[in-house]
This record gives sequence, C-alpha cells and structure tokens, in this order.
Amino acid sequence: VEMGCPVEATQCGSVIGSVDSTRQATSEEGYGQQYLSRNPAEWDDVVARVRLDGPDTLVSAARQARRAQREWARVPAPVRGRVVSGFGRLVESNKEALASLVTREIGKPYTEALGEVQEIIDTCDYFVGEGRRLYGQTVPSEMPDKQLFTFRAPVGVAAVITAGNFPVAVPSWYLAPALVCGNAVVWKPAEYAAATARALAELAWRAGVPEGVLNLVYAEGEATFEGLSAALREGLVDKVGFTGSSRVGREIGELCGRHLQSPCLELGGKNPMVVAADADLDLAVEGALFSGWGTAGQRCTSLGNLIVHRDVHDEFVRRLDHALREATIGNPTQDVLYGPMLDRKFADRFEQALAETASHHRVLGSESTGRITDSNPRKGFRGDHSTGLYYHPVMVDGVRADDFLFRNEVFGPIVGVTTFETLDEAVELGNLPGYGLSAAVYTTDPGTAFRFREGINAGMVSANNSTSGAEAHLPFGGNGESGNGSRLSGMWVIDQFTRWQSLNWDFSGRLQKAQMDVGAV
Ligand code: UN1
Repeated sequence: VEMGCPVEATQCGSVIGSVDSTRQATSEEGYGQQYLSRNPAEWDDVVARVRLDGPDTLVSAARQARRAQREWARVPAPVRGRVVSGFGRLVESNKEALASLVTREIGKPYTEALGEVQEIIDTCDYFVGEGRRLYGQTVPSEMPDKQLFTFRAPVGVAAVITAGNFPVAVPSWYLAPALVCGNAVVWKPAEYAAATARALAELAWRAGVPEGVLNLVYAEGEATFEGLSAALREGLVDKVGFTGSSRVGREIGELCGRHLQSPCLELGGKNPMVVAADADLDLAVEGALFSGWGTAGQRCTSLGNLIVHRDVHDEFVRRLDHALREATIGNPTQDVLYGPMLDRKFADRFEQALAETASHHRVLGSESTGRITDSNPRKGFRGDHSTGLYYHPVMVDGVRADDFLFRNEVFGPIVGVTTFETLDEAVELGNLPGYGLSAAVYTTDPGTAFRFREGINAGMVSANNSTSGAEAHLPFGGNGESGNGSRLSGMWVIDQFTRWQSLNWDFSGRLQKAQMDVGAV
C-alpha cells in the first residue's frame, strides 16, 4: 500500500499518518498492479494509490486471522468491548478529518459524511455494552442433578467484503460486532474507497485491535472471489459478510452454500414509497427528494419506485418536479443535495440505465438528462462540472410495472412514478420487483400504515419518513433480491457472529440418559 496523505495536512495528521510497510502483504505473480482511488468531484485528484492483491494474499490473511483469533477469543468479552469503545472514541476525535476524507474519496456531501461517521460511533457505542452482555442461558434439565447452559461462541474468522458508498458506517456494522464477539476479520473494502478503509483500519489497530485480528486486503472482484473460494476450501473462513449488488451476492451465496455456510448478505433494493391520498404532500416531497436523489441515489436504501395515489398524483408530481428543479447539485464540500457519482464505474452503469429508460418516457425534474457538462448545463450548479462525475436528476412519470426502471435497481439519481387506487394494489406494486429491503408509506391514517407494514415484503418499513436513514441499533437487512434474511446491527447481528453452544453438566455421579431416564426421580 502506497498512500499519500489523503486529506490536507492540517486535517490529516493522526488519521492516516505514515503507512507502515511491514503491514503490506507481499505481492504475487501477476498481481500487484496499482489502483488509483480518485476524487469523483475532481478526477485529477488522486486520493490514494494502492497495490491490488491477488487471491493468495487473501488466503494468507485468513491463515493469519485463524492464528490470531484463538488468542482474541480468550480476551474477556468486556475487554474486547473496551477496545471497540476505544476505536469509537478515536473515530470521534477524528470525526471531521474522516468525514472530509469520505467526501473527497467518494463525493458524498460533507454533512452526510459527518452523519456517516456518527453512525460508526453509535455502532461502537452500542457494542461496548454487548461485550458486557453476550448473554447465555441456564436451562432446566429433564433429569435431577444436572444443569444445562447455553453460551455464545465466536464463529471464528469472518471475511467481510464491503461496498464503498458507505465506506465507514457499513464496515462498522460487521467489524464492531465481529470483534466484540471474539472473531478475527479479513476485510476487503471497495477499492474506490481505499484511503477511507485504510484510515479506519489504522484507527482500529491504534485502539488495540491486534493486527492479525483485523486484516485489510485490497483486491478486485475476481481475485477476491478466487481467494475466498480457496480460503473456504481450506477451512480458513467461517463466516462471509457481503454488502453489495444482488448479482455478486448471489454468487457469494452459491459459493458459501457449497461449503455449508450461510453468509450474511446485504444486497440491493428497489425500495418503494407509497404516497396515499391523505398524505401530507410536502412531507412526502421532502422524503422523496432526500431518499430518491440524495446521495445521488447511491444507497441500497435509496427510493426506487414512487407509487402515488391517483387522486394526488398530479399535485405531488408538480411539487416534486419543482423541488427537483430548485435542488442544488455540485461539489460535495458545499451545501448540495448531491454530489458526483461514487466512481467512474457507477457513472458508466448509470448512463447505461438512462439509455434503457429515460429516452422513452416523460422525464421531469430537470431540463435534461445525463452528465452535466458545458453543453448540457444545469441551472444553479455549484462547482466545476468539467472535473466531476455529475448527473442531472431524473424523474420518470408514467412508469409501468413491466418497465426496466420499475423492476431493476439503478443506483443513480433517477426515480420512476406510477399510480395506484387501492392500498392492496400499492402493496402489490411495492412487492413486484422482488427486492425487500426498505419501504415507506406517507399517510395520516395509522391503519393504512399498519396494513402497509403487514403486506410489504421489506426488512425495514417507514411511515411518514423516507426509505433511507435507518438507525444504527435497529435490525438492518432485507429479503428476496435484497438478501438472505440476515440482519445487521443491534442485538440481532450477534446471531451472525456467534454460534450457540450448549453445556450439559451432570453432577449426579451416574450415567443419566436423556429421554430414557425421564420420570426416574
Ligand atoms: C447502504 O446503502 O448500504 O439507512 C447502507 C441508510 C444508511 C445506510 C445505508 N444508514 O440509508
């Protein structure tokens, strides 16, 4: 890893410091090419240069993790909790620097980046307490002079593969519980958020997480997959955590299945927002704007389909169109609704999706579609569009249930609008794309909200709030195309990083046989 100071010297200091070369994994034959992590708002600004590792590096990291995990599991859980607490405190004292780094590396508006850093702090705070709980149970036995107990045992080594749209918060959902529960981790972050990952790992090591317990590997998709396959074959990985696309999630799920493992998969979403006839329309417009176009639509919880009651459709779309035209887009260091796309590959994919959809629909919210350039400008744009991956916001009205846009996650600043008449119809439309991450309903009738919650197949449902912005201590995760039902965050994630172990303690001094000795008293 070769990395210049990723933020201005005044902000950098303790976040990154110098990179210790002894922590570098050795490069393998055929690998080791450099990857440049660039600022998507200023493409010439190289935030970090990293060397990409090959599959063998991932395997040797897993081997190292296997060795280190045994020691770590012997550290008492409350002490492991204190280490995670120290990590949270270090993040907190570097909050602004870390948020600036996130803004610079992935183009997330600074205020959102601060929120994201807050999310890791909250997560660490939560899991300090878990270190003092990790409760097991005492269970009565069917036989006398015998006591049963249950314990939570660490799973062992977790391989964690994370996307870069939440380069701080999402990794913490895996790292904090995995570490508190006594596991070691091999972490493969998104390469386009390499500097942020490095900064986080540095802070964790500095807080006292042993190096072998947290291993950072940079690798591209194919090398990661190959390395993971080999590590699973060798029995070096006990749990895989993955946040990313449904397509890759399915491949990882298949791979894990072959090794009898159930991974933790947090995948895409086509999150619906239903606007009922009795909704507070201004509130719904605000929610749609934030979750549909905020973060340039690049959250897994971003709004995908707006499902609006026929009676309020015209008025709602008129107000949202106005809000979109007024919204400020541009440099993420400024006060903007959204900045650039995360990276060039996301910009390219968004252009493909636009070509699939925007050209044959009624487009609202903007004068134009596509990349914002000199010849395709946007009113009120802030910053320099010639250097950044900026796109016009797009709202597509009159989307039908079999349209590409209705069925597929796009991961960009585009939302389709469709109408409904009955709540049953709205729920059916919401479930139709087959994802099941997040969903929202705007209504002033509690009955509508509860019926929506019952009918919609989503891990997270909001009433009168947007599809994005889940809190750090609620179960996070989805169903269907959005994941395999695993949940991160709060007490629920503990089930991902521990396995129940029972102890059956007989102090009768004779061989008591379960089932057969019942009633022998
Ligand atoms: C993601 O996009 O992978 O609920 C996570 C939210 C954020 C996390 C999103 N707290 O929108």
